[in-house]
Amino acid sequence: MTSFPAHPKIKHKKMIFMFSPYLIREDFPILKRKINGHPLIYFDNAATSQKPRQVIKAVKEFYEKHNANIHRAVHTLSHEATELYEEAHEEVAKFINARGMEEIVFTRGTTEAINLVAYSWTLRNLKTEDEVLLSLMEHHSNIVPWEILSEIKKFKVKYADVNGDGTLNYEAFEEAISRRTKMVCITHVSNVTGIVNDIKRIARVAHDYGALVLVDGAQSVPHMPVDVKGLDVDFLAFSGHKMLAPTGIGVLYGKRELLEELDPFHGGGEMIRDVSYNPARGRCIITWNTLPWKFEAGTPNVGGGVGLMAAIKYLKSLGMENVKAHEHTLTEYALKRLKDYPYITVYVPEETSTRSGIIPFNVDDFDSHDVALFLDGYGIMVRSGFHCAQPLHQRLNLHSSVRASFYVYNVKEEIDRLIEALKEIQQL
Ligand code: C6P
Repeated sequence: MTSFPAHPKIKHKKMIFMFSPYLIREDFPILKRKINGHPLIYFDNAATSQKPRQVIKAVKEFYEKHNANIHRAVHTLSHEATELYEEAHEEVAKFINARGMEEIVFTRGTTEAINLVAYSWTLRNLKTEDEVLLSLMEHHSNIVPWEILSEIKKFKVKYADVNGDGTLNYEAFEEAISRRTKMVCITHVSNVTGIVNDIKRIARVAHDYGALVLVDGAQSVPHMPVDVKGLDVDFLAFSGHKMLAPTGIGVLYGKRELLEELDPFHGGGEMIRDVSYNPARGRCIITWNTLPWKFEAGTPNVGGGVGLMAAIKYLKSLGMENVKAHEHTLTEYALKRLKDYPYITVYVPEETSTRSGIIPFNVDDFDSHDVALFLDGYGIMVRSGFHCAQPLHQRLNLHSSVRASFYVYNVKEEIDRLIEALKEIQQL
């Protein structure tokens, strides 16, 4: 098979809008590639997504026409770049229903956003008797910063258990939380199982105990509508590169009043309003810039911000409910097909209503990396290993897993190709 069938609605493109992955595929130049003689099938979307023409064009145009540093010079280019960069913040704010640009800090990605909160908030606020509550399904980005800081500040890091099927154990979570818990840090969607946590419920419980809630939205914001006000989260971290934007740009959302109180993470240019040398004290007196710039030290990734804005506009044009529904359809289809092969073990519950488009599995007698390499021979890109979530693999008694993860441009025919390839591996 060299190409996928055209969707019947293509003919009516101008007349009706219908979410069509076949049409969407046309926007992604990389999907025209062949790998090892086969059409590229990209199932590693949880690691990073591919980029549509619209995003590539926006970034190219920025560098060809508007490139300059922001908030510094009075010339035309600087003015244009500043406008675009600020507009990108506004676009993100609207996308997640934040109150405005002042609640949106651009970072390098989810990892940096979590580290920002961990360092800025912990160093100032946590004492020895305090606790931070995580879960066993966290990505290393939401474990390691807390463990590092607990060594310095001597607070306790606790982990809520997950059940054998990978879902969060809500009873264990409610047992682990107490008045000592000052922050709950939890992923919205597991990057290994695709299980969606009930963040509204978690935030309600956390707030009842007076704790703040930091949500790792790396695997949710790209795939479903996320409303920070509706969920009532205090902080939300996510990465642009997993939602069609370039690498090196990400977001920390924080409630305005909390960001106001937080100390800056990095110091440098842009994040200050005034630095004046006081000869009597022999030191500089510093006042911070307004939000969100107080947290964006140094020259920011302006081109990345422009790319993120284009990516969000693209996703909005598809409709996030449609994105979610499409991935749900693909996941149900894949799970149904995988069931027919007893030598393939899938590590997610059958019930799919609280799942996103991620499927972890193993093939009997094969190491996950060998399966991924075999699939690569057929042009199929999946991830193998423990996906930066080693404690979860430990908890599920898994050495490692193969992971197929879907996005807007994937189609059922690609899942059929995956199944065909997995049938071949069994014959080895
Ligand atoms: N997960 C994966 O293949 P960065 O690298 O900062 O953009 O995102 C880190 C991160 C944080 N939380 C979750 C839930 C994630 O899935 C990721 C990134 C990739 O699963 C790369 S390890």
